Amino acid sequence: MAWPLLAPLVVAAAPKIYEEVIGRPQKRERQARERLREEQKRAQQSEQRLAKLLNDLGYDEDEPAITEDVIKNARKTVGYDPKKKNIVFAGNVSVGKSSLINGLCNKGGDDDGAARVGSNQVTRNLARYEIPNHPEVVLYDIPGAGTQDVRAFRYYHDQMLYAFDTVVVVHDTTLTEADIRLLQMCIHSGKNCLAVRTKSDNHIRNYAYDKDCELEEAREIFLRETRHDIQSCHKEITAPWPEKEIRIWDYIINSRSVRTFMKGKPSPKEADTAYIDEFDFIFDLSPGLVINPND
Ligand SMILES: Nc1nc2c(ncn2[C@@H]2O[C@H](COP(=O)(O)OP(=O)(O)O)[C@@H](O)[C@H]2O)c(=O)[nH]1
Ligand SMILES: [Mg+2]
Repeated sequence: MAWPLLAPLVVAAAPKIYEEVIGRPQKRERQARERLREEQKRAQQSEQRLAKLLNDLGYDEDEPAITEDVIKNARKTVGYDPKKKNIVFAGNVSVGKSSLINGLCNKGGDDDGAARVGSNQVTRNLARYEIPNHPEVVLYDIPGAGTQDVRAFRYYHDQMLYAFDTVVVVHDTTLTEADIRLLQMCIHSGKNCLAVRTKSDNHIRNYAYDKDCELEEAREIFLRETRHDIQSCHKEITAPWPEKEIRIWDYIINSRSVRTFMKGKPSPKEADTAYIDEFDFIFDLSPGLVINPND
């Protein structure tokens, strides 16, 4: 075929050829460059978030790293039992850590072997408690963080929280800044943790007094407001890890009802002491605890 006859065909196909040979590779390159820029931006944001988190936690670069050896030695010091689930109760002074441990051990504050309870009975050293008939767990009571000035990193290291299997952050009202940091410290370190709100009986009675209503109504309002608060605290706890699905539970309980549960008794009828999250909390500590050995 003669060239002049081919020319219109070539002209007609030119845009397609241009698109195939030059346009598409250019587009792919542009997309790859955009993807790379996005990835770099994400990496930079997550680096900034980590730097902010470490600063918020009070990270101290002079603190030796938590190596296998460090954990082994700490476990020797605290009396860790590798055959059991070792659960430590952390949190501020007077939030109810010792009372909760006593509830789980089915003990009153004045019973033999009970954890010392009350505002003048601050736990100065680590103490270890076993639950009668439940050899699968061991509970540890540690000194409270004392003041809000004790940074999470310091508390985590000083109390050797890395030695335990589960850290329970006990608190009695909304989570404080210190509680949130401690939970974040646990998440950052890959340590299993949960939170528990104590003294619900007191709160419900206070709501009834403040709102001048019956205990039943006070319980409803308290639960609605508290669940809402738990949700917003959860957002704050997990904010440094937007790319991860992290779930930290915060259970609403009172220590006396925990004891009633551990005795194998049904929920009290009264609105201030009827069970709230006692079952879920005790089950999540260790499923075997909800089975009454006397049944
Ligand atoms: N009403 C009520 N009081 C509680 C509860 N838990 C603890 N308390 C009281 O709070 C105070 C401090 O409790 P304690 O266990 O010593 O706190 P800790 O310093 O965190 O160990 C004590 O007077 C307890 O009786 C609870 O669930 N309900
Ligand atoms: Mg105590």
